[in-house]
Amino acid sequence: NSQYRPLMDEMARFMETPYHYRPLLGFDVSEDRDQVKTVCSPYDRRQTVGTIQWTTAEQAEKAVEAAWKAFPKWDATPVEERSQILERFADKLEANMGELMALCTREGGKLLTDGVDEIREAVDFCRYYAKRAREIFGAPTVLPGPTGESNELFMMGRGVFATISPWNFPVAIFCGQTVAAAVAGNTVLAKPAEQTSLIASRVIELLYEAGMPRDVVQLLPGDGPTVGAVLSGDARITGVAFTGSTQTAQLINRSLAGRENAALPTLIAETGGLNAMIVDSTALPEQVVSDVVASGFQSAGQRCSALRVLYIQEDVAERVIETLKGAMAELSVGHPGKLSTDVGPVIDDDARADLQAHIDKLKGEGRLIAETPMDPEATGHGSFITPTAFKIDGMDALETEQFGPILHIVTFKASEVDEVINTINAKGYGLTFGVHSRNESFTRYVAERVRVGNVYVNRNIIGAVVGVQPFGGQGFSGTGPKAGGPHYLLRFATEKTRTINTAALGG
Ligand code: TXE
Repeated sequence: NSQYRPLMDEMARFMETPYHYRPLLGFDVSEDRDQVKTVCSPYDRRQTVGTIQWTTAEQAEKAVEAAWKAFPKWDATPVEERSQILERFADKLEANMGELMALCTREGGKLLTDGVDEIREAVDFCRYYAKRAREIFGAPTVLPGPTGESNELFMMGRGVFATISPWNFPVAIFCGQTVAAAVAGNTVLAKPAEQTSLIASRVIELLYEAGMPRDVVQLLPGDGPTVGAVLSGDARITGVAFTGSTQTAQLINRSLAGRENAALPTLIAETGGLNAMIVDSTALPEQVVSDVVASGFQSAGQRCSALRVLYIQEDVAERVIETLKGAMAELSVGHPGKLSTDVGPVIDDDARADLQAHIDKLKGEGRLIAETPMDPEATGHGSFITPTAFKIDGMDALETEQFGPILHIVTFKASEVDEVINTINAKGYGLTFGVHSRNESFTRYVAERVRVGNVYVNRNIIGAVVGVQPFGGQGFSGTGPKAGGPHYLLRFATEKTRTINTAALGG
């Protein structure tokens, strides 16, 4: 804990600061009281963080125009300059870590350790994409060709990208998508999630301080069906980089496709999962449970990579479940700014109501096997959900993603492994997957057969390191190319060749 002490001291300075923002656009936006929303903390609805003025549909349209105006100059800016802005931005994120942690906790309900992790991830995205951009957009590649002819391949930006992001990684995903689109030479309209727009505003201020021109990256806080829909429906938008739910990605896909007289669009989507873990009889229950608790309950289960369905081989099920009950009884649910807290709130009361309805339904069916005790004093004024585990009969445990601290446990016989794998694959979601076993050939067998983006063996199933594991799914879970991987920037770029008749030039 001592490593967090200096950061906590720094963070404490910003726990009361009121924040007030307007859209940060390439033109001045005047005050509009009708559009001003008050932001409250998820762990205590009586505490306000500040206010944010949302973008109107007209302002969003004007922002698209400003983005196109800025595009040619930005795309012609040497990549070295663009990359340096990202690197200076990374330094600024680090230098302002305490303040950003305070905002992540106050507006996003994030545990302070989660806040640190995601700000560091944002820093890694900036530095990695700056490096990759130099490699991709630097000198043109000389291609082989016949005598008397020279061929070169240039990589360049494509136009105007909208980046639409979720609330669960308000710094990392928001920054990752936005700087990737920008460093590739595009101008960007960044639409943060409604719930975490104050964080986004502070982050964009730091990006401007790092030298990003105001008309190259514009921030459009606002609600999805208004601002998000304007962006995905505007014929001038070249592409959308979206992270959020599968349902919203499908809406955006339809909206992009339905535009008349629009260039063919790109949709890069990173969406939800129904992530599973398989545990065989050779696995060690203590290690399994420690990884299950991390995978299922970290960030109150509000990670796209979080564990939803745990398949345990019958022979070891009782021991794993007993150990899990003990571990869940020890979890502390409460204020996310305290180091002793394991599980903070969920993002808002709507999310809480949806999750509670799911819990009540399964409890009504008599499926509850474990839940964490709650302290009403610590949780009484916020959007808290009790970490809960249920036993499900039959392989097919879950139809739709439940974005909270809820585990579904299914037991299986050794002879049913293929059925488990087929059930996971048949869902069509393919994000993360875990296997726990001391039998190496078993881990290889299942890892080879599940169709997902990220497989984890004998560890928790959350987290990927930028530049090491490209993170993302397939099917209903995303399009790729994956964030933090070597190919991510390519989707924001276009190729152009130049063929020269050198004999004529020499002529
Ligand atoms: O998503 P929503 P949330 C997933 C995670 C979960 C979801 C949680 O699995 O499913 O994200 O985020 C905007 N047109 N991942 O609840 O509601 C909305 O305003 C255009 C996957 O925020 O889909 C917000 O900015 N935009 C992951 C954004 O869409 C619209 C990592 C997302 O909102 C819109 C993290 C519309 N009609 C979370 N309606 C991964 N795979 O990497 C809403 N929006």
